[in-house]
Amino acid sequence: MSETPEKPFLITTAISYPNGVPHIGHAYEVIATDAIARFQRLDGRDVLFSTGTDEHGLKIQQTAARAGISPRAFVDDMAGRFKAMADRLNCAYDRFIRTTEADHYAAAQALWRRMEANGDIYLAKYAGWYSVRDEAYYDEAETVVGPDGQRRSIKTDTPVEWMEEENFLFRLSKYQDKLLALYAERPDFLSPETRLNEVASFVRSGLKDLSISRTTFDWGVPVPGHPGHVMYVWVDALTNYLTVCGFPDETDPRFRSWPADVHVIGKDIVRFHAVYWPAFLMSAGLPVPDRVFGHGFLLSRGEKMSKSLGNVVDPMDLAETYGVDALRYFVLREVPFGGDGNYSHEAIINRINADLANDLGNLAQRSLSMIAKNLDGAVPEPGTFSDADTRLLAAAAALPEKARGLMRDLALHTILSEIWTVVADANRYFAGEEPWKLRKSDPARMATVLYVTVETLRRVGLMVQPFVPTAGAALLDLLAVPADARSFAFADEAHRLQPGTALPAPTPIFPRFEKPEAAA
Ligand code: ME8
Repeated sequence: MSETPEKPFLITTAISYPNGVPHIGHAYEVIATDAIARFQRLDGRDVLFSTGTDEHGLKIQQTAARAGISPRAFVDDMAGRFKAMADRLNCAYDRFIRTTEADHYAAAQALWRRMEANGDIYLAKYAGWYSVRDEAYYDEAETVVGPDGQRRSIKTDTPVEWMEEENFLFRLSKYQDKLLALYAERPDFLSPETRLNEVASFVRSGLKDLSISRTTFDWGVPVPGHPGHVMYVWVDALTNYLTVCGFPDETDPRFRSWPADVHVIGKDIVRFHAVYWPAFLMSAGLPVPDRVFGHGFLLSRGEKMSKSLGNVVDPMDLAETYGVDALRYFVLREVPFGGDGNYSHEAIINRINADLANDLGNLAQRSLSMIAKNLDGAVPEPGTFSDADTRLLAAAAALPEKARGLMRDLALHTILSEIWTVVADANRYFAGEEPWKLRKSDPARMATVLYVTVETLRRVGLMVQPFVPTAGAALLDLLAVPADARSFAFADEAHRLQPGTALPAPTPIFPRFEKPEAAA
C-alpha cells in the first residue's frame, strides 16, 4: 500500500430540476444515496456526498416567465425546497450544489475549454426535432406524429418541434469505440446489468456528434469566448460532479475524491451518465467514474390519494404522516434497488407495523423492560452460552461482512432483509427461551437470555444506522453504547456490551402506526 491516504468515497445523486416541487422520486434517490454514504462512513471511509439542483435551461426559463419572475428568483425559491426536503429526510450530504453558483460556472467553463483544446468542439449548423421538455434533440426515427397532428418523441412522449441553430457540437462519434471498450473492460461501470446492455447497444448502433450550445435563450452557463452561446444544460449539469471536487483546481484537497465511486441516478437519465459523461471526461483527460447506478422508479399504486387517508404523495407530507425513518425504511426495504417499486398507504403501514414496531421495536421494548424491572436496569452478567445463544450471536456477528458484500452490489433491500432475518431469529429465540418464566425458575439463565438478546440488538442497532439513523441512534442510546463506539468496527466480540453497564429507562423506538379516524 502507498503512503497516500485512502481516496475519499465520492457519491452523488442526480441534481434535480427545480421547475416543480420535489416529488417522491427525488426523495427516494436522496434517501438511497444517503444510506450508502452513511454506510461507507460507518465503515470507516472518508466520504464526499453531494446532491443539489440543476437550475439552467429553457424549461426553467419558461417556467419562471410563466410565474412572472426572473429565472434567478424562481430557482432561489425552488432550490430552497429541495434542500429543505433533503434536510427533512435526514440526508447528511456534504454539499448541496446549485448550478447557478460561481464555482460551478468556473468548473463548467474549464471543462469546456479542455474539450475544446482537445479538438472535440466545433461550430456547425444543427437541425433536428427538439423537445423543450427533455431539452434534447431526437432523430426523425425517434419521433412519431400522433392523431392530433403533433409530432412527439416516441421514448418520452413529449412534443417536439423542428429547430435549426448554429451551435457547437461535441465529437461524440469519436468516442464510440472508447466507450464500448470501457463497457467491455469494466462491466461494473453501469448497473444494473440490463441498463449496461441497453446503453452498449445504443452506442454500438452509432453515435452522432452532440449539440452542446444554445443560442435561442440565455439562461445557462456562457460558452467561454463565444458571447451569445450558452451551454447545453446537460454539459453544465453533469459538470456539477466535478465542481464539488474543487475542479478545475486539481490541487484542491477535494479533488482527491475524483473520480466518483458512484453516481446514483434514475433509469431515465442513464444515457447521459453512461455515454455523454464518460465521453466528456475522456475528452478533457479526466478519469471516468467507477460506477453509475440507475435505480428504478417509485410509483404510486394508482390509488386515490387523500390527506385523510394518510396516503399523500408529497414526500414532506409522507415524512410527516409516517415519520422520516419509517419512510426511509419503507422505500429501501420494499423496492429492490435498481428495480421499480410501488408505494401505497397499506404497504407503508404494513412495513412500519410488522418490521419496525413489532419485530424490532417490541423486542427491544420487551427485553429492556425485563432488564429494567428485574436486573436493576444494568446489562446482565451472562453465564455459559448454550447452542441457541451461540447461534444467535453468530448470526448477528456475520451481519457486517454480509452487508459489506451486498453493498458492493448496492443491494440495499437485501442488506435490510438480512438484518431483519437476524431480528426474526432473535424474536424466535426470545419466544422460545421464555425469559419471563425463567425469572423464578432460573434467574441466571434469564440473565443470559437477556444478555444475548440485547447484545444482538446492539449489533442490529449498529447495522441499521445508515437506513434509519434516528431510530438506530435511539436503540444504541437505550443500550448505552457510547457515541464513539457506533461504527461498524465496533460490531465485533471485543466490543460486546459490558455486564453491569447502567441502561437508561426503556422508551419505545418505533411506535405502531394507527390509522387516523377519518380513514376507518
Ligand atoms: O433528470 N422515481 O432531473 P429530475 C424514482 N436534472 N426516481 C425518479 C422519479 C421517480 N418517480 N422521477 C425522477 C434530471 N426520478 C436532471 C439530472 S444530473 C447531472 C441532471 C429521478 O429532477 C430521475 O431519474 O427530472 C433523476 O435521477 C432524479 O430523480 C432527478 O430528476
